Amino acid sequence: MNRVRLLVIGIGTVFVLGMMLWLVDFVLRVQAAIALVSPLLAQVFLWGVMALALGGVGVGVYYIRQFMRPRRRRSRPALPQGKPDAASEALSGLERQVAQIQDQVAQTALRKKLQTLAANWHQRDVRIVLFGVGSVGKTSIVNALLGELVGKVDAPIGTTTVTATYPLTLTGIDQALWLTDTPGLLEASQEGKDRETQVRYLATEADLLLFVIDNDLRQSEYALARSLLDIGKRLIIVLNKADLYPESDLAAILDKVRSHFQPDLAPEDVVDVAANPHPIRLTTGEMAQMERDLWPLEKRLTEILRAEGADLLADSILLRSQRLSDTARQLIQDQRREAADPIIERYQWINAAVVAATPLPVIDLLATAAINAQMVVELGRVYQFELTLEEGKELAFALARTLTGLGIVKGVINLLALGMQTTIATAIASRGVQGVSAAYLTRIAGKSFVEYFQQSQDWGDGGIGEVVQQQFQLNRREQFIREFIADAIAHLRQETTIPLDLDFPRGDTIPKPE
Ligand SMILES: Nc1nc2c(ncn2[C@@H]2O[C@H](COP(=O)(O)OP(=O)(O)OP(=O)(O)O)[C@@H](O)[C@H]2O)c(=O)[nH]1
Ligand SMILES: [Mg+2]
Repeated sequence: MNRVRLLVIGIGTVFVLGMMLWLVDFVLRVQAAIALVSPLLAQVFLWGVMALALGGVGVGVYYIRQFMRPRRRRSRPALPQGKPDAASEALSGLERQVAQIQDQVAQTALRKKLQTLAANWHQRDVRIVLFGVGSVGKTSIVNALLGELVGKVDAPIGTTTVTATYPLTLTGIDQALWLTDTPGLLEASQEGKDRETQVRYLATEADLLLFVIDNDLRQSEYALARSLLDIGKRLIIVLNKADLYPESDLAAILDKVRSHFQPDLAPEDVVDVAANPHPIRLTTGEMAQMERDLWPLEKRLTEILRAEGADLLADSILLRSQRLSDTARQLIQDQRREAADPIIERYQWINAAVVAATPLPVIDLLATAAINAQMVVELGRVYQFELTLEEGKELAFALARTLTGLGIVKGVINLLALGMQTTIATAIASRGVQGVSAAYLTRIAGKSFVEYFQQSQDWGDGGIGEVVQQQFQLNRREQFIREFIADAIAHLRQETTIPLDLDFPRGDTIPKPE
């Protein structure tokens, strides 16, 4: 507690005590005065005052206790629901997103994927995929887990060439489980690379991945496992061929593997198995066959399915719908850009004609901003934002101010004068150049608004200035400017009857800037 506070409390206490003493003295005096008239009345008065004082203390204590009592926490708004609810919600969100895609082919493809996703979610089956480089023993593990020889096992890499899925039962697990064996990864051949693309896709679609290795991970294996963990895939690392290592070496390899993925993977999620131990010759010359040992994997699988079963599926559905949603969003964005372009173009030529027809020696940005307000409203509509004309006007004026403030208006006239092989002085005086400049500025404005709507009506961290600058830089390529000028002049000649003070030949043969 600081000194000032202590001082205030001290002075306060002395004051309150002083007041109380004065009050007691005052009450006693009044009582003495009453006693002169009637001792009984004096007694009643004293009791009355004491009762009042006691009542006051009681009320004081009550309120102080209320004040001191720790406040009960306000009940929070509903916590984010559990993962299963989130997964269902993600699927409905995706449904809405897919419905917005206008391209029929793209929509059908996405809808099909969405249907598979929804079916996987409703069936609640868990899809486990084995994954790893060639010859680490993936098929051997599948055979051992199923207890029958379903897949061919051989020493050379590339034994398994097609993925195969089998139903799997684990004691104590009711959920239907599917086990998928895949061809080995990182094979050098083109055929191998094509298979790998498919396997990687399968891996990202799996609910649980068994990443099989037979020694400490190579750099390429590590990168693979890491990328899967990074996207949020649930995986178990299975070190196979444990029979090949003396116990101390095996422990050292396991330690190393575990340390690579700390803290993103629990140590229990790295297990060692011997799916298909080879017979070994003992020092006595006798051959010995080690027992196959799948127990650590079966145990971990059972634990994970029991503890995380529902969440595991929900996580996987969330991840997969996220990926689908990214694709859908990209498609919708492309579609919206395509719809926005003709709007911008239309306003480009309107502004060009208006400015070229205005007998002012400067580009009337205020006039163009008034026209652009309507463009903003139309662009907003493409992005499903309903803006009033007033809001459109505000945005258009803010942008016009930014264009002037950043010197872009001047920059554009310079750029176009250069492109039209004329001097700045002539350019500024020329209505034609002014018209073309207005069109060009409208384009930058329109493209900037598209960015703004695309980011849900936000100019981003760098603000409106950065977006506008960026659009100016993006639209200043020489080839583009030449084509733009040709296009603009053709439009102006078509749409206005006013003299444009332009000596350029008709058509699109604009001289190349030096
Ligand atoms: N010593 C030993 N060898 C094993 C073990 N498991 C598998 N192998 C051998 O490793 C070789 C490759 O086994 P596969 O099961 O075909 O390996 P894979 O990962 O399916 O290989 P690809 O299909 O080519 O990608 C075979 O010779 C197996 O006998 C094991 O636990 N111990
Ligand atoms: Mg195989």
